[in-house]
Amino acid sequence: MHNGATNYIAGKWLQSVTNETFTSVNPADTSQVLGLFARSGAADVALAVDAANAAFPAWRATPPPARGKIINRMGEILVANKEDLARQMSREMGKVLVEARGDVQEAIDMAAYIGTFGRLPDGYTVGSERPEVACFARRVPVGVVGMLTPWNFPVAIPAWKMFPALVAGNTVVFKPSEETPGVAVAFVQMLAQAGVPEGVVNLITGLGSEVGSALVEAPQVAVISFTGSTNTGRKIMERCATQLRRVSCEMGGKNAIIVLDDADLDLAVKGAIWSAFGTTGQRCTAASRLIVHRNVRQEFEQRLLREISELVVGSPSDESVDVGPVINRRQLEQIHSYVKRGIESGATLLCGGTILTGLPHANGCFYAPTVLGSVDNEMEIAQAEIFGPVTVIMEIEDFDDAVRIANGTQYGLSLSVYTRSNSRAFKAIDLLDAGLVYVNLPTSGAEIQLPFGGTRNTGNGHREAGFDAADYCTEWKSCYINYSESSDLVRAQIDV
Ligand code: UN1
Repeated sequence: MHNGATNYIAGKWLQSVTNETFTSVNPADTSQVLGLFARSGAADVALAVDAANAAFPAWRATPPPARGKIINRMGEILVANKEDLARQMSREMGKVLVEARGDVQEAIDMAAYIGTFGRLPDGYTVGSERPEVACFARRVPVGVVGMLTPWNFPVAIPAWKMFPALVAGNTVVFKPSEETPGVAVAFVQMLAQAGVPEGVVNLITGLGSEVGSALVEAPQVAVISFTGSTNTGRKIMERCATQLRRVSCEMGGKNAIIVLDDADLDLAVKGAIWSAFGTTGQRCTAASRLIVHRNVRQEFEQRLLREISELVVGSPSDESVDVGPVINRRQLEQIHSYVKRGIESGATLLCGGTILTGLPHANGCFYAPTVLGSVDNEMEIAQAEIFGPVTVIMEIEDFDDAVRIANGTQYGLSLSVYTRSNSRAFKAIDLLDAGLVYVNLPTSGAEIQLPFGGTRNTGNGHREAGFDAADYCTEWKSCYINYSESSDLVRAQIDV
């Protein structure tokens, strides 16, 4: 069992070598300390990587259906613990309960889906150009996978990364965000209960600058999988490049909803509210830009503001609350400074724009749902990933204008268009430069059976989830077998 401020290494909960700790607090009431966790260092990472490396040969040799079965069992354990884990998550990172349940559900779906991959084809056979030569190609695991995960989906994202890696035969060193160590400990306890053998998954808690950094540098790590900001991702990629280490990065977004003049405005408003303020805007898929045709802009804006005025901001454990806190005070200040600079640069504050300080918000990190109008694409507020309950309205003239503005940031994660026209919908699918494109749906709401990830500075070409979820942590091995019993050398491309 987890016992105080410990890491999970080779199947045991161990005190960190550093013997230092850090606390996890409730963002809805920062006076509430939820737990004490190991503030680990490079020596702890080295132990975990050694353990993962030592466990790799036996795990790779375990039949894939047996590995898949463990992941399916993990899914069952998540089902049994869904409510408790959701409540713990809600306390630790502030997501409202209904969304916290969704986060756990995403991991349950992933377990059910990926568990079956243990019995699916792991490659293909093809004919050889040489007689009596058999050819097949199959995926093989790369070894130790180092995982750096964010706090905003503290169960779903580790599941996206871990389940495919494990079913494919890799071992794992898991470094969760310092904001959500408690949920990570619970997740790893469940993996152990599901039957993941000792050393196959190892957990190291601590700070990104200490543990994350050491993991990126650890010699025996075969691939790093990171989800977080584009700035951090860039640094990780640079350091992986110098070591010729594989790396999969899932980074920032500046997602947009386009509302054309033939859109169902009620549906578009609901989609905008969910995308902009769901998870308090702290999703990489959050819509922080609403690009609205000038013919419907006023009407859309009025309906949107009316709906926002009904949103209840407060403690995420209260079922009547729509919008919970943001993750911490630093983030709260940062969100507010983006909004202030937006107003200074000429945007109009349509609602919100304040840190909520009175009761019941006094002890937490609460920001009022905020909309800025009269925004043009060059403003910082239209370009930077804010990661808070803030969105902007940008008025456009026509379809081409909408596409140009939607594509006009460094990011390419999730773009959505609301229209009743098939022609515009399919043209938008062709022209929008993003890994996820939605028609008449919000920018949030990706399902695990499709690839998840973004273009341009959102990613580095990898995708999570979907049929190829193990791409990032497997290699192709192409095999050729001569069964001819002839002593003749038959050269490919030459003797055939
Ligand atoms: C993230 O915000 O990091 O589509 C992941 C969605 C979720 C996943 C979000 N299914 O918003």
